[in-house]
Amino acid sequence: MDKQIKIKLYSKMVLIRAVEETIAERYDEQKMRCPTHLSTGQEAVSAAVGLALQDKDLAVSTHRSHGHYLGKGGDIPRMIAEIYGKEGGCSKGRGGSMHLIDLSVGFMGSTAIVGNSIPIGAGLGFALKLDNADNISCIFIGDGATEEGVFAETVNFCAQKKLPVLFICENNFYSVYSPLAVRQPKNRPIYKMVEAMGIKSYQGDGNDVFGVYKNTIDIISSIKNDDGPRFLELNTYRWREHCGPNYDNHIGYRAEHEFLEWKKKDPILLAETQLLKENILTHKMISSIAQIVKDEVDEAFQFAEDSPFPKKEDVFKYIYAGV
Ligand SMILES: Cc1ncc(C[n+]2csc(CCOP(=O)(O)OP(=O)(O)O)c2C)c(N)n1
Ligand SMILES: [Mg+2]
Repeated sequence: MDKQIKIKLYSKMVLIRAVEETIAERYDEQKMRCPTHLSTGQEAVSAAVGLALQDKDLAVSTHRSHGHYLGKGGDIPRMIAEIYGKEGGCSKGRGGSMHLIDLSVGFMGSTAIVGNSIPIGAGLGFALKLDNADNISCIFIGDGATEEGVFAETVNFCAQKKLPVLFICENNFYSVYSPLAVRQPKNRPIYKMVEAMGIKSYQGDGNDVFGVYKNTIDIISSIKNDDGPRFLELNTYRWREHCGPNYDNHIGYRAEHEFLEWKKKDPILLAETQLLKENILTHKMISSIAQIVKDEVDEAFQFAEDSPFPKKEDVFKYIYAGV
């Protein structure tokens, strides 16, 4: 894999981590008044899939969408302003963290209702197919969304119509406080279920950014060869609480040792170790990437602070299109 690509993947993960950790740090200031679902620990999927997709490819996402939005090339200041509820936000401050949209980079929207964006992503794929377009629609979901009825309906529709749709399922093994083991049958991996429904499916290590990138590139090229939809399940782990800035291992739904095991597989640390070993990165380069990212994040928060709130009389202005 090209060195530049490896550095880009690493830098994007560092950026996503810095953005979300800064949200966590500053959340108590009470200036971000919407719920936020952080993806700390899961950055490899966003960075890798985001880079594998082209600008003209489309994507939809979920309540945990910051990484997906940034990976797809979404604007950092406009995302932070959105979380601040400001007019300068990517959804003009009307949506908040769970409703990010940036049509200019093909990020068609994220929604808070679990499974809600799945048929929208399929509809986008259907439109692309009807237009004979050369791009694809990517649907980011969590493991929990595969339990929604609309998931089965949409998988069936995509398979039947051979739509250019890529399902990326971030399996972080939890839906809020419920582990996968109490929600789905034993020994029936999600990707196997989807395979049985008629879509070629794969499973991979969601913390290995280089592996995810390579697999996604290959899978996208087979979709583009008109070979129909694909499903990729990527195992990963969310570090912080389901919703909010804190750690919550003490409340009892998951064990501290499980979290610590996953922390050892920190996708950023894994990539950094590999790139240092391969002499692609030096410690000096790592520090300068961290500094560049910090400056970008600081600027984004400043932009959000400086941006005005929407005017009262404009509350219903964008009610239909959201843009
Ligand atoms: C239809 C619906 N049911 C329940 C909820 C409450 N809820 C919000 S996020 C979530 C968990 C979703 O889990 P998963 O899809 O695995 O995503 P993760 O949070 O792990 O990223 C639930 C149940 C909701 N928003 N929508
Ligand atoms: Mg989950």
